[in-house]
Amino acid sequence: MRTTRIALAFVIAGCAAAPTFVRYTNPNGAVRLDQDGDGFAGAWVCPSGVSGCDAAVLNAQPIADLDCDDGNASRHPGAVDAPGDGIDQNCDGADGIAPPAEATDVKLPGLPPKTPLTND
Ligand SMILES: [Ca+2]
Ligand SMILES: [Ca+2]
Repeated sequence: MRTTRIALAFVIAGCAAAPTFVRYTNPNGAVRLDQDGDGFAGAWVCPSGVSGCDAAVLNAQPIADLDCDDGNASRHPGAVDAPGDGIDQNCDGADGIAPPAEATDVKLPGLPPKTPLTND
């Protein structure tokens, strides 16, 4: 599949939302758009009036840099994924996982305090 990265922007007439950028085009007429301006495009779509365009075939293949929420610029591949909030910010398919709690020394009753080791 051949894709071409272009930096063509178009403004939806009469819409005050952020401009939509065409990030990729495909020879069958499909395009991938970045609608939230975060630099990552959503799935393939076929513009209206393009004959022979089949986005479903293209979207059946894995898309490595797919924006999982192209309406939210804080969610995209490579974003910081805050653990435990139930939101997959980095588009890896799951919410972030908190690192394990750091081990701490536990003082057991009846044991003498630690003494530093020496080379005597
Ligand atoms: Ca995007
Ligand atoms: Ca998260």
